[in-house]
Amino acid sequence: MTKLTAFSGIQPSGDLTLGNYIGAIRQWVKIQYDYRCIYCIVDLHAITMCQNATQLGKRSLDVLALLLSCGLDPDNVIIFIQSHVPQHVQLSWLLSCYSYFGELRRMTQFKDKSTNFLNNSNNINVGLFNYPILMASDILLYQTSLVPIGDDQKQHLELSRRIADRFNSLYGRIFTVPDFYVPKFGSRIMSLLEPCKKMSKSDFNQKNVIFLLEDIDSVVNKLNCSITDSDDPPVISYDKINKPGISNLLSILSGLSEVGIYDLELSFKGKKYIQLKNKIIELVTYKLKKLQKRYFLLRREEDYLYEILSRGAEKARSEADVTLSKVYDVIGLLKSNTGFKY
Ligand code: AQP
Repeated sequence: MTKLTAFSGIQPSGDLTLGNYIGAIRQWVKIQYDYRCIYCIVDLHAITMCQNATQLGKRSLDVLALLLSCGLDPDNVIIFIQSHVPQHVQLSWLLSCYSYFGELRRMTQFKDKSTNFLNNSNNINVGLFNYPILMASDILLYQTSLVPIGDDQKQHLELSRRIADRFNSLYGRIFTVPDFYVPKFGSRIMSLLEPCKKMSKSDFNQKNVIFLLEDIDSVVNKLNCSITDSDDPPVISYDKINKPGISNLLSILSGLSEVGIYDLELSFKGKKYIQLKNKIIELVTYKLKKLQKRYFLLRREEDYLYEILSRGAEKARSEADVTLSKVYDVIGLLKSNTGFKY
């Protein structure tokens, strides 16, 4: 039986975090043999925020090595760099002619990033606004059925579905309308010191974030300092409004242990916050030590990493061509008489 296609992307916009792992990469690994998986390192998305030119390319290789260290099997999944497959940008222009200013203006990530004066005050660029259309193109090019994402990307995914539906209703079934998969727990890991804010790789306050390649002593220190609350006696229960710090710690533990929140609440009944933190420290350090060991071996193998990327991009380009060609056809663009090469 042919497998359905799953697609997802990750930005090389900084060092990857525990949030990226629990919310996205963990799912990518889990589904890699059940779906035909296509994973993209979305460097063109990353430049919607200022990036250091000497770091950006290197970071794409870092991300690839990290994805492999987390357990992705490069002989089974397609992994490539977004800028190596120009069809993404081509489709993005076409779809932008089928997307509305009003719907893009409602995207909360645009509002957050364009009003986050610390990070991006001088760079509220049009790419930041158009980002969801490029994301729709990433997904729709491959006739994707499933997109595993963290909770913060849900609104963008809903927009991709709307664009696909709109296009299909005009021209017939050109795109598969994708479903998304957001994990029940751990889909939005919050900052350690400000648990009402998402854990993000570009956070100015590094104490908010656990990085996957971070020194283990520093990880332990950050987790020990993470915010809890002053309830007396301490209560370990999931309540995002009244106990955001504890809820976040439970989400982290649930994401890493794959034990549901309800069962965790039961097993930590009557226990102290330090016991919860110690359990998380045990799991996080175990996971990170293993991952980092693999990473530092793999990262040295640049020829191998480039080979994976070139194999991935070649496959992606030929699949993307099929969809793009159909789109050119139905829109009515004149093809060159030497075939569909643009
Ligand atoms: N804190 C998080 N909790 C759960 N999932 C998360 N993801 C990101 N942060 C969390 C998920 O990781 C995937 C890749 O995300 P991305 O790096 O492409 O973009 P992002 O969501 O904008 O991540 P950051 O860390 O916040 O990046 P910056 O700081 O550069 O904007 C996505 O599926 C995302 O949901």
